[in-house]
Amino acid sequence: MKGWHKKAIVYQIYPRSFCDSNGDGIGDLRGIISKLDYMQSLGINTVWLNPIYKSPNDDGGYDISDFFSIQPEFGTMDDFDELLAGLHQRQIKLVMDLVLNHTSDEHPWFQESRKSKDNPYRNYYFWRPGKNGAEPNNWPSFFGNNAWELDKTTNEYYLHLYSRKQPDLNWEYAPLREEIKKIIRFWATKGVDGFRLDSISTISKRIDFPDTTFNDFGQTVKAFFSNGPKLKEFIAELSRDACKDLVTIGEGPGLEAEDALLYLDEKEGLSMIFHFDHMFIDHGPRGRFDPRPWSLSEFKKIFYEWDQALGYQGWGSIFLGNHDFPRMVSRWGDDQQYHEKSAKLLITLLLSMRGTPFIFQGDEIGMTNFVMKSIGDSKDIETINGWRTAQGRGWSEETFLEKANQAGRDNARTPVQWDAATNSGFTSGISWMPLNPNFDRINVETQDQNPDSVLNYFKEMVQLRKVNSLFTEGNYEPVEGDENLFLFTRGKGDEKILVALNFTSQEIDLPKRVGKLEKLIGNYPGNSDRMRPWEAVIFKTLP
Ligand code: TEU
Ligand code: CA
Repeated sequence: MKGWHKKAIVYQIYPRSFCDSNGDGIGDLRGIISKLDYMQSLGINTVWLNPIYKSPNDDGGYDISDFFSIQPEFGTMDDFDELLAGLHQRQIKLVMDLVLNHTSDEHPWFQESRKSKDNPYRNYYFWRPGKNGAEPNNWPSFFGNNAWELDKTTNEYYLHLYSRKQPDLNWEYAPLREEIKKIIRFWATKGVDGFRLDSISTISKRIDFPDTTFNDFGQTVKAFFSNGPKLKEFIAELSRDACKDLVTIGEGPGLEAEDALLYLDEKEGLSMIFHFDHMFIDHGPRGRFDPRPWSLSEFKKIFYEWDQALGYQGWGSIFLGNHDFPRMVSRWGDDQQYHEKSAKLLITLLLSMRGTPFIFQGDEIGMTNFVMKSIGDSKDIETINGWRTAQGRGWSEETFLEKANQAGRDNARTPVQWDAATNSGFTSGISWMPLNPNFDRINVETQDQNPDSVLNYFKEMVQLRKVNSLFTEGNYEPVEGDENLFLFTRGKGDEKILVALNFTSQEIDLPKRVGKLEKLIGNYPGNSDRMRPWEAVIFKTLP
């Protein structure tokens, strides 16, 4: 059944770092099963699971070598079936993560494809001869270096927009599209409720492969990788033939608001998309390790513009962090003095915005960025390759480490902090990734016992959103005020609420014109005429 996604409150699980059941230091499916009651206690009604398929794990499982089996480190197909049943028993839907832009180079299709120019699988990928003894064009990959890799066997290059172990699939080739439909049907038959389609914005290539004319990576993604000539056609075909009753959430790096509408359609398109305009707000020309300053005004404008563009035709996905970005409280809040206040403020924003909210594991307790002491601590291909590129430009380790600690993906991937015991209750063995040392203070067990904790505030906000349809159905209007306040109303019929968020550690006045208000929820006790540091309040507006 479609349509449920508008009422979804999604909890994102990164399996490797969620909970380890067998002491090998790696989170797994039985670990997730052991936390089903916890998920239910949060009040969420949907889980998005990052990839759990068989994978050499070059890129955290986004390099799939078998779409029909479970990564042995994560468990078995029986474990999966039990997890799905356990979720459904609790009225929680499951959204799987599917990577269809590329496979692992260890996938049998690619193993065949690389063998000879006339292999039946040759066309599953993009193979091109070199140009004047070099790569076919100048496209950079997301993870540094050129996006083409020379393969000795046939002396041709294959395309990889991500790592060289992630060759891009050729959607132009109809037999490949049929294989993809089989994968979707296999999981749909098991009863999964939907898919988050990884990097779906890049599946249709400009097959003449023109050189990029931009130095700015983000512009290259927009103009050359994403939004390709057959994207609409490919998405429509997939939706018609394989995703009929499934909710689909397209991950859309490089998509602009106007393009997004082309791909959102109840029947012949995606149910929702993830855009990245706010998530790339501080990325400079060379991406995340090349930061540029950002302002709250810009940030607010992005939310407004997307809401306007999607209107009531499409539907938005609201998120402030995931497995690819720093922790939301460290990035948009103050993870030191105002840790608790700002974590609650961001939860207020997530759960009161128009669109479907996605919360990443650990953000419900305000987990923070992890400070690596050397690049050797990084487990992420993007950081490791980024460091290689940075070295080529003469950067010192200290300089790069500072950027990686601010912007890298490792930040989101440290294990979930369950309690204050050894290894935070994540594993009884040696964790695959270091724990954030603050788990003695920031953990589920401690917060569960404290009525004022971030965790309990999260649960309250979830309940508020669930009982009041204004949060899902109401329209969204920005309200003018101090530039450091994020103010907006949600309204439906005669009912209206005002969401007021102070994104600074200074006190700021609310604008005079807001009228009579009654507080519904907030992160400070009592009322104040001024917004206190990192204060978040939702008011009911009174006539
Ligand atoms: O990410 C694709 C994407 O949007 C990239 O811009 C992303 O921000 C990435 O971190 C590169 O900077 C998806 C997955 O979420 C990511 O984990 C994978 O590495 C990537 O696709 C390749 O499958
Ligand atoms: Ca394990």
